[in-house]
Amino acid sequence: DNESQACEFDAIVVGAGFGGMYALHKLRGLGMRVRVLEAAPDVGGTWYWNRYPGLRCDAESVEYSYSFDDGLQQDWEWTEKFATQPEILRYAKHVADRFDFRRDINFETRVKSATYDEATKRWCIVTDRDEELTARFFIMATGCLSVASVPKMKGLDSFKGRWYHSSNWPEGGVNFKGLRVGVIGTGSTGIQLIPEVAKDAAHLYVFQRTPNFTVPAQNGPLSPDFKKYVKENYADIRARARQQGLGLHTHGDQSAFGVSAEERQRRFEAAWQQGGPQFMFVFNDQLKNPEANKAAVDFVHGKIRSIVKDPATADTLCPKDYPIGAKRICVDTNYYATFNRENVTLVDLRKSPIEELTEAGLKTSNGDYELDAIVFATGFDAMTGALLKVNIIGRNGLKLADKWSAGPQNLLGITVSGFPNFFMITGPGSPSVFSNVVMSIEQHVDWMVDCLKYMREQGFAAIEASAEAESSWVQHVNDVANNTLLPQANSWYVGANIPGKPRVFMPYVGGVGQFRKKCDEVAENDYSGFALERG
Ligand code: NA7
Repeated sequence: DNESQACEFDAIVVGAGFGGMYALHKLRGLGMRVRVLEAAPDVGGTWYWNRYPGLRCDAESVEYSYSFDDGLQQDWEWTEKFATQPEILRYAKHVADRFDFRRDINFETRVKSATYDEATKRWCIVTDRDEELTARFFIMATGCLSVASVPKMKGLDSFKGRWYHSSNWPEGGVNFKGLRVGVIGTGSTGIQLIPEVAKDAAHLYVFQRTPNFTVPAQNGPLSPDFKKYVKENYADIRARARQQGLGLHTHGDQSAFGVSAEERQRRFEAAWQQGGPQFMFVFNDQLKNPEANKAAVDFVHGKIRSIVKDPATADTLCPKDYPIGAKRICVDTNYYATFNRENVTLVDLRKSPIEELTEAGLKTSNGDYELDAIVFATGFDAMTGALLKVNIIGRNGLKLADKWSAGPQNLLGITVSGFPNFFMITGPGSPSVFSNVVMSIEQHVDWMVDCLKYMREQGFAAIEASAEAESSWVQHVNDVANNTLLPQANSWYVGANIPGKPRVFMPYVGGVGQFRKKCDEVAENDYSGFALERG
């Protein structure tokens, strides 16, 4: 009957950000009946929810965009080197209009649970609107940084002022004019919003637990010549990026010690002046060799000390106890210089931890701060948070949350043993957060869709990662990470920012080219490492 048909799909996709939209596009291309479920009222994912002042992407706009449709990349005009959030959201909406995505998306719908039925080899998905939908394939495209983490601080309820988490910002913005504002957190988010809030606030207190490394964006409008060059060479630029480590098109190929000390400084300086995350890849051993890394650390410390006038403040801003890049590098506009402002005070929580929030503000072990507003720029339950927020139940009643109690076991960051016909776009074990994520999204979705096509051609109804292939993938992800300095910081890469979360290095850092090769090999070998079942 019509009613049951209305709830039966070939594929259900959760999330209408860049991942979900592209999955919808490709699955439609297979002629599938697809439904996308999205909690927000519109498309955009992370770019819908995050709208704090100063928010920009830290990958260059001409790269952080879809490559699947040449008409799209030729028509769209990026205005700046690093796009602002409003511009990226406009782009996401443009893509949704252009490909008529919204007719297949249920907005303001949150998925509560998804259960695999072994008899029918289908998933049953329950939403907060008490709908039950079924689908052969269940795809989580819920993003890596989408579940906000507000630390449990004593007294938060008693605080009389307003408080905000950066990723759940009021639609119309916040007017900080004349207010005493506290920002807690100095990750990428804090580093972007602090200079903006400082312009308005009567006084801004920055509560820093761990200083972060940030490199200047050196942002600016894109010249007509550059835009012309990119459009004429898009195919080449994309092809090169797909093979690179990070999925961005420039990379050094020499050791930091393959050049003289003067030349090393010169290249760091050139990268600093050029701006952006490429600073991490001036030399090919910066993330592997502790000495090469230290050379980059020393360079940035020198910059901080030359920009920040007060030597004690400069010293507090210098990260000293982890390698540069082991926490995801930040990209800023005027961050360090903001600490030269009269109305900005840096508070070192390492010396004086927060004890509690009070009616009037915030109390540290070393004194009280009266505040009218507090911004939590305290990050996310990254990579696994959104996946585990849905009660996902696989074969034999196995809950994903239980399976992952000691860390997110997965194969290729896309599939999980025990969970047939379940796919993750940018899951743990994939290079997503260690790449230009839009490029990774396209790769993951393309691989998944090729797999579904293969299943249809061969008459298979279910696919599932084997336990052995999964263990060796997790081992490989760890081996690759342990060959770098990346696991050495208490970052969200290892879940260290969430109390109680198992410490496991989650992203695949072997590079997007290498990852693509591994995925292609699996496909070429008739999905080796997977069990396929007929209907
Ligand atoms: P991050 O990078 O996780 O940064 C969160 C910041 O908040 C970081 O400085 C934390 O210090 C700080 N934090 C977290 N909890 C607390 C408590 N309880 N007290 C004081 N300070 C705290 O999140 P972002 O949103 O900045 O960036 C996430 C990613 O989004 C980023 O890498 C880009 O990819 C985009 P800590 O370092 O844990 O000591």
